[in-house]
Amino acid sequence: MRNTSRQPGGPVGKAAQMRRMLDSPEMVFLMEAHDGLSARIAQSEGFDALWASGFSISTSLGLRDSDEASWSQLLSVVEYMVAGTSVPIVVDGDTGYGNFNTARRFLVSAERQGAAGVCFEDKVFPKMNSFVGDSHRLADIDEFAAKIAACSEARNDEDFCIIARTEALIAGRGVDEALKRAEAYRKAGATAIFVHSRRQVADEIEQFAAAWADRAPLVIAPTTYASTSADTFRELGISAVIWANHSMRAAVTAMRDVCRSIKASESVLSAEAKIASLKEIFEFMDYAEIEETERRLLLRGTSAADD
Ligand code: SPV
Ligand code: MG
Repeated sequence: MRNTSRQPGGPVGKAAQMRRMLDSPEMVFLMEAHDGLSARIAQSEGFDALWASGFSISTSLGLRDSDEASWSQLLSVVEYMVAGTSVPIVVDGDTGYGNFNTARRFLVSAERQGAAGVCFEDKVFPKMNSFVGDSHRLADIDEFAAKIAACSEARNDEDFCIIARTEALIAGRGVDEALKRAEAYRKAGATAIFVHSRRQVADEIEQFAAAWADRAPLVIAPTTYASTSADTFRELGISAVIWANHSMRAAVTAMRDVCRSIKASESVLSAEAKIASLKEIFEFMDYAEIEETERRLLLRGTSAADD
């Protein structure tokens, strides 16, 4: 059965929403999330789409971003993110965990779980986080293009987004190699191209975007070139910006601070002013709904018995 997004007049599914955002001339921001709570917070703060970051999910599991978490472990986290939100979620599928077959198995599972798209990068399994070390081995270009083609065939809904990410710049292979790869992946059926750079300035991204000339939507993650403005990205014709790991990193700082403060003072009093109150959490998670529903259903039960 195909996604509701394809039914004329029916509700627009999350895959179609994500695809429209990628295709639209307006730039969209995907906020990183790594569990149900961070996903809910990002949505409630107004983000229209989320990035289920492999780096952040791995870190929150106490694992390293080098495929230490299995793909089913990653998707088990995504399940909570999908369940707790209504905005589209793009899942970071790393290299696709092997060949075309494991990649399409991952894609089909992510789609079934309610994600709006997946992203695969052209490195070899097991990958290493793009900011760590210099040994980033690129996949064979034809093999990766075949992986994208296999995923394109395997999805149930043709709006389900397949974001092909080239790591050519991360591997130090230059803008021409990145362009060659991006074009091969576009032809293989990628919905959008994610071009990743770890330079402190956006020069490579600027060169890439100018030469790419809008052949397909472009996605970036300005983690290291953070001082470049969103308006500059708009001028470059970027479709989507991923804020890739910032909630996870904020959580690390906040958790470390509160542990230090409680350890040093042997009291939780000093921490209180800096942390969410219990009331805030109960409100955010809508605990009142449980009581309201219980009351409503119990009342209905009583009146039914009286009839
Ligand atoms: C992630 O968030 O897991 C990414 C983006 O792949 S990055 O860490 O910037 O490589
Ligand atoms: Mg990743």
